[in-house]
Amino acid sequence: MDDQVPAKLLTTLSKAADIVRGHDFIQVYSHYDADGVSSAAIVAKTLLRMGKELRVTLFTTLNDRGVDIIRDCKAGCVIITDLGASYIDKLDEMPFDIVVLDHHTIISEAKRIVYANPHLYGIDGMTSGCGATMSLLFSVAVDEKNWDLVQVAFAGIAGDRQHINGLTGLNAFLLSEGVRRGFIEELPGSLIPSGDLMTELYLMTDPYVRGVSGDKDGVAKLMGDAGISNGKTYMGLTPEEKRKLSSLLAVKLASQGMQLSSMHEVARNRYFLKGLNMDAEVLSSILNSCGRAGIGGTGVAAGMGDARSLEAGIRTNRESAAMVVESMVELDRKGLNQMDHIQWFDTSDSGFTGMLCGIAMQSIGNPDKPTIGLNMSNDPVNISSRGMWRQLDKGVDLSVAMRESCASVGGTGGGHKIASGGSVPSDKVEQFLKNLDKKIGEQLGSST
Ligand SMILES: [Mn+2]
Repeated sequence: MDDQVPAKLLTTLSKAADIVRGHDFIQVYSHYDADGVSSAAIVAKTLLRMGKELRVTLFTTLNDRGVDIIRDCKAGCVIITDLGASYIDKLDEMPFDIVVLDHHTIISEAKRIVYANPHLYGIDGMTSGCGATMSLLFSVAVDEKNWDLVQVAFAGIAGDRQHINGLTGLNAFLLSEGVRRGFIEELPGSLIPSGDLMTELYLMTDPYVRGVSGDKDGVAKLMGDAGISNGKTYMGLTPEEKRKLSSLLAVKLASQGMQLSSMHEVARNRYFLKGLNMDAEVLSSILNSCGRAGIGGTGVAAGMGDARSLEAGIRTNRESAAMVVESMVELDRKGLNQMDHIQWFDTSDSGFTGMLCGIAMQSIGNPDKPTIGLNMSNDPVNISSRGMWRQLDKGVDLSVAMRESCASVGGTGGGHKIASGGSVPSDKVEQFLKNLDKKIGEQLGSST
């Protein structure tokens, strides 16, 4: 791995491995999303194989309170994955061994603790290496036998959507090793979902297909039109059936305004995890659902290879996919509210608002406008926002836009350029939307 992984990173990782070897008990902290759960599962499995005792704690976000929890954890060694970049200075002052494996924007470099982050080596942590990537590299620095866990790393990569425009940097290295060692197979993409078609077409939201997603009769009619019998899976389709079904889907998507480029994005390559017999995106979705449903521990156990936990995760994932598709049908019925540079909708506080932003923008909305989801029945009103890469290329930065627009009406906000959140007082929503619309307009104007 020497020529594709920066030497400085290798040094950091072997230092991390040495530190961990010197402890019997390790406390692991991670994020509760798919990347965080994958990261935690990889690290936990690695520690277990080393014969270590451990505990995993997941945070929805790392804030001052979380940092206090870490400070008081009473462990001699702490590993923090998919989190930590914004608190390096505070972690540096804590009187025990700490390893941080993160990929978020760098604020400071570590002086005492061991800190690995793609950005430290000139690699883009937004596209070319996520928390699970760093966790896997740590794991194989401990022992090359841990390369099988590259399958779990791919759930993290897919969860942070770093595979959308093709794999680059450290992720490309993980793929080449994963394929070479027989753990991963790269397959051509399709508009057709993988798995049992009757179930998966109904639950499909990537993309959302009007009159099919969340519509049992619509699914039955589509299958009939394509001449495909019930009970078939994607893998069981003949090439002719595949062609027929995907062209029917493409026609429907085009008629609801989805652009060809978005369809190509949907039909991105699939990464088949041979040991788990599923796509990376499917595992990612399962782990993500576990984290969101408050059973992150089940997700971590599933990622570690526990069959019963994986079954439980699959059930939870189906339930949340059903809720998401039902919310999307409702949102499609109401439509998106258009402003000059953004589009927005109001929805119940389901915890899926960010996801709905992404689905709506890609499938039924204007793909050139960042999409804002509000939970207006709450006070303060919670806000999610999502952009697309092509918007970022034109100058959109939702992290800055949300931070400033929320603050302009007495709220708070921030996050990533492509995905950001916030909250504002309920009587200031209208003003907030105006300010955000203006701010996005300025960002688009200033880049040309
Ligand atoms: Mn991440």
